[in-house]
Amino acid sequence: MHLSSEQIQACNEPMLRRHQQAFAQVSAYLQAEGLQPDDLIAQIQQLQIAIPSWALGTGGTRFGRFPIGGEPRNLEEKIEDVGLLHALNRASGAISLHIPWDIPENAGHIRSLATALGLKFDAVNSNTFQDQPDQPYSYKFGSLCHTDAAVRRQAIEHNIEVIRYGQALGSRCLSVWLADGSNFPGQRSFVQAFQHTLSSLQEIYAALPDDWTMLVEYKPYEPNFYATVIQDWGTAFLLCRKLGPSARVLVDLGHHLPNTNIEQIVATLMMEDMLGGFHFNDSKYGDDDLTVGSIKPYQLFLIFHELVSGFQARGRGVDSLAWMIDASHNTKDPLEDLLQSVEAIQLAFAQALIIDRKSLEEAQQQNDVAWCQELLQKAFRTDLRALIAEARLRAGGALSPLQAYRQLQVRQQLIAHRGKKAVATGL
Ligand SMILES: [Mn+2]
Repeated sequence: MHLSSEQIQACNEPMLRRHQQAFAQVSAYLQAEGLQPDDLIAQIQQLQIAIPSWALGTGGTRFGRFPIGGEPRNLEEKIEDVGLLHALNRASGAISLHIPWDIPENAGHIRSLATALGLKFDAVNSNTFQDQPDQPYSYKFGSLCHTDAAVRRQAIEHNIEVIRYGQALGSRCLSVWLADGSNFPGQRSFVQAFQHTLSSLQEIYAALPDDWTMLVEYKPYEPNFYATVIQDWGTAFLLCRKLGPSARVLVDLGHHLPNTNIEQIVATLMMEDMLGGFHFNDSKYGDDDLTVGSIKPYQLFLIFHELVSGFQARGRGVDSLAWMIDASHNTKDPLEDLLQSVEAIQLAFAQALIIDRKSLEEAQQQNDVAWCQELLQKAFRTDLRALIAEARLRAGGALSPLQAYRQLQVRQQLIAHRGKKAVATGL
């Protein structure tokens, strides 16, 4: 299925007048604040969020799964789905693949399919958190950290194979997330598990092409409930430092214990030039994988505040990081959820861009606590939805991607074409 620009324009038509009024209003406000709407729009348009191939189907919990129908049955159909999202929002111009769920059998064909839809290949993700039917050794007791060198070898070779697949597609980044850890005190030596992980990662790092980045993701618990080998940003940071300049820390928002100050972690990683990318999602209790911005939009804004500060301090742009969504959709249509996620990220970014940083710095220097809060919240409480919509409109997207998605009956057509019982690979 493909959405034409005529179809999207037809959806925009009845909304155009109201949008123009709203945009004129927000433009006037921004200009009065000394900001240039066109500059902001250009920056918003640069931010492209990669859609993970595993998030296009209905997610499940350990209790059950309730498929929505019309899910992509193969990699070609996953690319087709990301193409639909990108046609609607013009901000999902990349796909992040998970190996072995999405092995590109014919890389040339897959690459040309993606290019035709304006998509690039973002980070490729290895998987040593589950056993594949044909593998000789089990990851039940870990992969890169395993006590048995043969298991570690198998996991190292898998990661190198993932790099090769990524190279064939034009990706330049490997994401490594390990489920490795222990369920009970005394089960493993912390030191030995770390050292095995480090030496395994060093072998993978040695196979990394020169222009590639290795992203190391951390998580405090789950699926192991006593200890995770790469449990926090400090451990990921330490591993990256030992690996070399092409290794960076990946921050998955859900991979923190409740109330962790993630924006402070982001600021520190930016300061040390060790932040590599994001996995966006939101959570109330644990790694809930909910739609980013649905529970804690202020936290998301504060994270973007630190990102924008870091970019300005280092003279970098948004393309210096890997931006990905890592969410699971148990009750929503995955594509609707992803449209909401991208919009939430764009909004937080836009709000962070309009912070009066000069005044904030002055207020910080003077320890004017109340005014610091005032300046941040002024930006956060500014309604920039019309600015985001204008950025989409100018790029040929939909004024309201979610409404257009429904109006064009995308899910119904996908079900008609792929069937009610189609299940996405990997789920
Ligand atoms: Mn993740």
